[in-house]
Order: sequence, then structure tokens, then C-alpha cells
Amino acid sequence: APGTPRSASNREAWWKSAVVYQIYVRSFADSDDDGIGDLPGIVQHLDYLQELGIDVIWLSPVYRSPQEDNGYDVSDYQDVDPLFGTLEDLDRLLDAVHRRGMRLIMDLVVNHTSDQHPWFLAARASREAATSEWYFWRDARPGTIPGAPGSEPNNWGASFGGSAWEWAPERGQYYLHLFARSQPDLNWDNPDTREAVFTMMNWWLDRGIDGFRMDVINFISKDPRLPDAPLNRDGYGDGMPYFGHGPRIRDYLAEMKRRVFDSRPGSYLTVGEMPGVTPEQAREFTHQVHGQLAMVFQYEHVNLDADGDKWTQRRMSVKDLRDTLARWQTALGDTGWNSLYWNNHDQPRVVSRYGNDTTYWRESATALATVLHLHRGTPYVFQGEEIGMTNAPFTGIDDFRDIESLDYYARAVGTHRVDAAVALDTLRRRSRDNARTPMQWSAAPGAGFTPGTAWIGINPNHSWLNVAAQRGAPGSVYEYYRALIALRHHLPVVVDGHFAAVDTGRDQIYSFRRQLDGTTLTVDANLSDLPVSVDRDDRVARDLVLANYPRRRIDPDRLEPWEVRVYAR
Ligand code: TEU
Repeated sequence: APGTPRSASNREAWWKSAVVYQIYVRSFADSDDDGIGDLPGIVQHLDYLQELGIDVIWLSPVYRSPQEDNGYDVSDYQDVDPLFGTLEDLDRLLDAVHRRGMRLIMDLVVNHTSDQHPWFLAARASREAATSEWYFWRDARPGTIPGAPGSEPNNWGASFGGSAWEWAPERGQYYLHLFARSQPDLNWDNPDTREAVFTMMNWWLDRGIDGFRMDVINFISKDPRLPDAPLNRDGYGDGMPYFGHGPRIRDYLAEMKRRVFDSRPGSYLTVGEMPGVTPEQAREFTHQVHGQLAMVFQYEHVNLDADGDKWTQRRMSVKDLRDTLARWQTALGDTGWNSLYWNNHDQPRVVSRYGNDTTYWRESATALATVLHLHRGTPYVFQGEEIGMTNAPFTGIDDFRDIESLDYYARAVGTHRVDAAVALDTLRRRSRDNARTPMQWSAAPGAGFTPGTAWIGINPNHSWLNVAAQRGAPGSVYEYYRALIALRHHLPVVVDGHFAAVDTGRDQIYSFRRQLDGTTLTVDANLSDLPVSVDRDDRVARDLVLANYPRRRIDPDRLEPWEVRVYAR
């Protein structure tokens, strides 16, 4: 529970009853008018988060960084980037968070560093450097011209385009980067690398933080052969089978647990971001007895509208969505633990994507929230989700800032001769920048985010879609989120209840039960734009604990578009 003092013997899994709020710092609140959110800006809004019912804040990376990938390229793990403030600002934030009985976790980006990190600068300069083997260095393919295209050590492609190998002339070798070339992968097979990471983690925990969200942590163990892989659409090998769940992943996470977490009196929220993780793997990682992490972020439910790669759209089917969600609930069951999320800084806004951000904006935002939050697991709210923020109406390529989006556009238009308008349309739907537009605090010109010029465009719908308009307004998305979060804090069945899907025989309805001791919670949700008839429901008035349509309009024989009802008895 929030506010529980942490004592030496307190080893309980406090994060099971918590709701986490992700702050993408550069887009949350700007306190020094430079158009970029910062740490003091967050302090000004802690009352807001407390009122919403948030227990834990997850800060996206604020470490010193060249910001090629908005901080997911770290050049100093033990300092704050001047863009966001200072270490003292972070201490002040942490203190203010703790004084409110909330907790704070940091992003841990240790699959790779920035190419400006001193570890990498030294390694690139010389094979004799102390950190020489902290990265993956390989010679050019035999019989080729070193450094020329085609001489890369294997055929893998990088996440943000091109080969996963970059030639370093100073050293006469290639280095591996699964993401941008400015994000060289750390070699976890080297014990000194692991030691440095664990030392750094302990330094942060000593400072008082309450855990970590671990960036692509299931990529840290690579198959040492680094073999060629089958080609993807861009003509590069997809190395995922060789780094996605590598041979020593469990060992490394177990070692981290021993070296960092087990030696401490408290208990910590650890969440591993794991693209491609299977339910079976996730159950093991989060097993309540022998697991290495509190929970993981899986991707299946957010990949249902993509066909192979994220740029190829397909229609999400409600049936697939509820089957996926229910499968994860069941697979992790009562021994593992799920994280629950729709949005983060990498995903387009869920209300624009799986909901309907025009006709049923309020209804779909609240229905999707209800389904998610009443699952078994720890829910994450991404800033702005609680007011139903939507995708952005970007008009030209100059509106985009994200490295991945810009790379996609350059390749699509430049290499694949895709029509510019078509490529833009894809970006408008799929770009990560949809999540990164500034938080909409008010209808003021800078949306209450900044009096200056924001680093990325502010969604013009802030004129009506904003915190000020919704706070205290009955029936708003924000007030609905508050009620939903309160339900978790008041009903133990929401936290601990066993999950069971209910088959209604209708594809657009997602219905499930949670059960704990004598209490049953039932959720019936229509996840579509069409009304649907249901078997007559006699529970209506008596046990209804939450609904997103006015109670007087509730028809026992049908669910309206995006209507959701929650019963408890
Ligand atoms: O993202 C992990 C990841 O796999 C991404 O490729 C993600 O799937 C993609 O952004 C979807 O388009 C993490 C971070 O969350 C992301 O912001 C970073 O860019 C990435 O790692 C590299 O650190």
C-alpha cells in the first residue's frame, strides 16, 4: 500500500497493489521555459499524481546523454543530463515523492551505452584499453575489403535501420549495435562489464530509488557465434533468435538479483522490458519463488495491429486482443506476475489505435482502461493516458523528432521509393512521436507544459482535451481513471483475485471474472463501435461498482458501443 514504511524485514511484494505512472520527462512539464520538460517540473505536479492515486513513478532516462534516442543512449550513468536538471534536483524529487508515500523507479539502459560513453570511447581507440572487451568487436569477413559494405561480420540489421555493425577505423574492427550506430551493445559475457553495471545500480539504490525498469533486458545475452540469420524485408538478417533470449540470460539476471537486490533489506520493483518474450519465459522470470524479476513487459497485445514489422498495418481483431490478454493472464496464473500496459513512449496512443478517438473517444478510453486495470498484474499509466490523449496530427516530416521515425521515412522514400504521402501516413499512425507530444495540462497556448516553444508540436486538441477541463468534472476520462485506481486500492480481489475468462459467444465482448475468497468481480466490456445484445443481465443495479455509461441508461439486454460494466459481490 502507498505510504507503507520500508523496514528491514519488509520483504513483501508491495508492487502487487501499486499503480505505476510513466513520466517521459522531456514531455511532462517544463519549469525553465526552454521547451523541454525537466525534474523540477515534475515536482510541481506531484499533488496531481497523488490525487490520481499513483503509487510509483517510473522516470524515462534522465542520465547524461547526447539524446540521439532521447536518453536511451547514456554517456554517464551516474549523472543527470543538464537538459533535465541536476543530481540535486533528482534528490529533491525523490524526497518529495517519498514524503507523499509514493515511490520512484528509474530506467536502466544497459544493453547498450552511447558511443560517447567513456567506456566506448576508450575501447574504440585501442584494443589495449581497460574497457576494450566491454563491447562486441569483430574483424571484417575474411576475403572482403574491411570497412566496405558486405564485409560486416554477420548479416544482422539494426533496429533503427542499416547493418547492426559499424566500422571503427581507429581499431580496424566492427562493433555491434542492435539499435542506432550511436548505441553500441555492451558485452555482458565479460565479468567486468557486469560488475560495473551492478556497482552503478547499487549506487542508485543507495541514493534511495525504489527499483528499475530495465530496457530490452532480454537482449543482453548474445549467442557467442553471432551467426547469420534469415533475411527480413529490408534485406538484413533478423538476429532476434540469437539475442532475444540468449544462452545466459537467466544467469545474468540471477547474478544481478544476488549482487544488487538480495543483499538489501528492502524489496524493489524490477520490470524487464522484453520484446518477443513468451508467456512461458515470462512465468519463469517472474516466478514468485525462483524468478529474477518482479515482472516483465511483453509485446503480444500491442503488436496485434502490425503485420511482421511495425510499419505494416493490419486490422486488430477484438477476438485476437482478448484471446491474447486472457492467455497471458492464465499463463502467468498464480505463480508469475503480469505487468499491464496499453501505452508507453514507444507506442501510438491506444485510444487512437484500438479505441475510437472521434465518435467514442471517452467511451473507448475508459473501456480499454477498465479491462486493463482489472486484470491480475501491476497497471502502468503513461502520461496523458489518464485524460485520453490521442495520436498527433503531424503534417510533414519536419514535425517528427524520433530517430526511428526519421530513419523509416528516409529508407521508405529514399530506398524503397514509397510515395512520400504514403510514408507520412504510416508515420502518423505508427510513429513513437505520437506518444511524445507534450502533456496537455490546460488550454493555454503552451498547453500549460511550457510558456516557451515546445521541442515537439503540441497536439492542437489541447484546446478541449486537457487536465484542467477534466479534473473534478464528473464523467471525465480523468475522474474515471481515479475511480478505477481507487477500486484496486479498496478491493483486494482486484489485486489478488484469480482470473477466469468468460465466453459470451460474441466476438466483440470481452468478459472475465476475478475471484478471491467469497468475492467475485465480473467485467463485461463491449470493445467495438456497435451495440451488442447480451443474455439478460439481472445483476445490473445491485452489484454494479463501476460503469462508463450513465446508470440510468443501462439496458440489461445490451451493451452500448464501448460500454463496460463491473460488478462485485
Ligand atoms: O525499446 C525496445 C525496443 O525493442 C524498441 O525497438 C521498440 O520495440 C520500438 O521502439 C518500437 O517501435 C527500448 C526503448 O523503450 C526505446 O525507447 C529505445 O529506443 C530502445 O529500447 C533502445 O534503447
